[in-house]
Amino acid sequence: MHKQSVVLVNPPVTLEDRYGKDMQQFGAVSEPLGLAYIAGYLEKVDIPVRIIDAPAEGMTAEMVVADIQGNADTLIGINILTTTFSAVRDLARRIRSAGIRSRIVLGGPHSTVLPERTLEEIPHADIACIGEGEFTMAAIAGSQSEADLENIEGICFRSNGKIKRNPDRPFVRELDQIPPPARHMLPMDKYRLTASRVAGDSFCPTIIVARGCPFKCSYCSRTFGRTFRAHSIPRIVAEIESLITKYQIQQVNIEADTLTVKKTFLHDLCQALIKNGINRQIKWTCESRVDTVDAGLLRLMREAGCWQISYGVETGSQRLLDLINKGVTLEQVEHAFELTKQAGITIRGFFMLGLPTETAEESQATIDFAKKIDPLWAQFTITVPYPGTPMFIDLERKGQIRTYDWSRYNTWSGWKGEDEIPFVPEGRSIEELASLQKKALRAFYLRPAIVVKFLRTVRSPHDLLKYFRGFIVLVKSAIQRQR
Ligand code: B12
Repeated sequence: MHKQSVVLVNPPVTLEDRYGKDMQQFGAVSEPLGLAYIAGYLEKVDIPVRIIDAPAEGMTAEMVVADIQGNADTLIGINILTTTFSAVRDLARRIRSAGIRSRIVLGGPHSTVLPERTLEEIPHADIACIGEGEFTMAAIAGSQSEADLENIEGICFRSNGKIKRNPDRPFVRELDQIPPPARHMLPMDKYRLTASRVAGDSFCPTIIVARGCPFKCSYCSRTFGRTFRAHSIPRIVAEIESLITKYQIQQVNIEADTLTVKKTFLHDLCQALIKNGINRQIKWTCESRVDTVDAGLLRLMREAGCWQISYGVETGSQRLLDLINKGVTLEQVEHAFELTKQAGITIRGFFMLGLPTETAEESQATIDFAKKIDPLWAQFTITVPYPGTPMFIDLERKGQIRTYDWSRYNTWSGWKGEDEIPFVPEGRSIEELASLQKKALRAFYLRPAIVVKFLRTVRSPHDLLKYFRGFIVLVKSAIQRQR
């Protein structure tokens, strides 16, 4: 059987596209781990594969097309998020215009939630993958004809001018079946995490330790299902150790849909990091939910090397917290923040502005609450109802989705100066929402108390420079507002 040679593409989207001119310097250029997982699995089953990470390499669509043409790859896989939709559509069109006839497979959160529609809207793509792509991509690479596609779970494909959807593929039950992501195929020296997530300026790669989340927040796509599935502790320890050996890392970002869902798992992981002395070599940052931590666990996390936790606070209104199904109370948020600080762990807080039915007073309540609970870093973003989420489905039913131009689905609208955003609560205006993001950041960061707090965390000239740059952006936005 003729073997396919696969190229996996992270589409060309620039930091300026994502965050706007002023904020791009703080944005992340992160490892496309989804693609790297697929590549790791294809390599294991002997299918030739490589990765083009266009954002990291600074490649334009033309450069990606030229690269594919030069390598004569026979199967092209492209990652697609809602926010990268137009870049992917444009890339697919250019690939065809260049006369390349290899099959194009799309995969990732956007194709998972809207597979049929994605194929309708991107006519040059042949297959849309639903859910996890490791086994699916291997099956597609092994397929010879359209008839073979009929038997591959988790795909949508074109057949006689129609779009067909096969049954979903069950989630990978034993995550250890999948090899570690093929980082050796990525330009690892080109990545940088969001500035506020990095301690100092050393390289901080990401490791994914689990998939799936049982909670039901209305704004989340939950593309990995509701069952928490984790890698085994020895596998995680080995992956971190290999990062230490290969890249001499001093820190790592530990990701999972919700890391702290299963306390026993996190407890065991922390114990293992301590037992293996990893806590003495590196520190780590992670994300969590306020109702899944307690004083003992936080102390253990600290001892195991955790220096920072990012919590999704979302809003300072209990009414809105209930409405978005977050399942926590404002008191729980305050309590968890106190415990975390007591444990000696710094906090990043995520806040959403412009939630459905949010009033101007409630927006202000969110800003006030952020100041009250006082994380070290606060991130305020404009609510974007992503397709497939309960929030999107509800708003669509009510006729409140304003645009299906997916390139507008960016939570950094305030900084990009967008003229159209997907959703605006009734009685509010686009201008008000767009300026709210900047207003919140100014209200939070331009406080004298903050300066003292930040100065206490300065460990190097690099830290000072990072803070200074952020300060300048905020002051600039304040001046622009007055003009
Ligand atoms: C960590 C994370 C980030 C990190 C880094 C992500 C990274 N390393 O690439 C940061 C903070 C940078 C980030 C940024 C953003 N993120 Co984010 N992020 C996540 C999170 C929590 C985990 C992503 C991850 O690494 N998953 C693990 C890997 C293994 O999964 P994966 O990438 O999805 O890949 C698997 C499948 O999707 C599939 N697959 C993927 N690509 C392909 C390609 C082919 C050909 C095939 C066949 C299959 C396939 O197979 C892979 C292996 O099983 C997810 C939530 C989630 N559970 O997915 C949100 C999520 C992906 N993010 C989301 C969003 C919206 C964003 C932002 C747009 C936010 C913003 N406005 O800035 C940005 C966009 C970044 C960009 N590239 O443009 C949404 C996407 C929703 C959507 N409909 O597109 C998600 C789903 C969260 C949500 N709200 O529901 N994110």
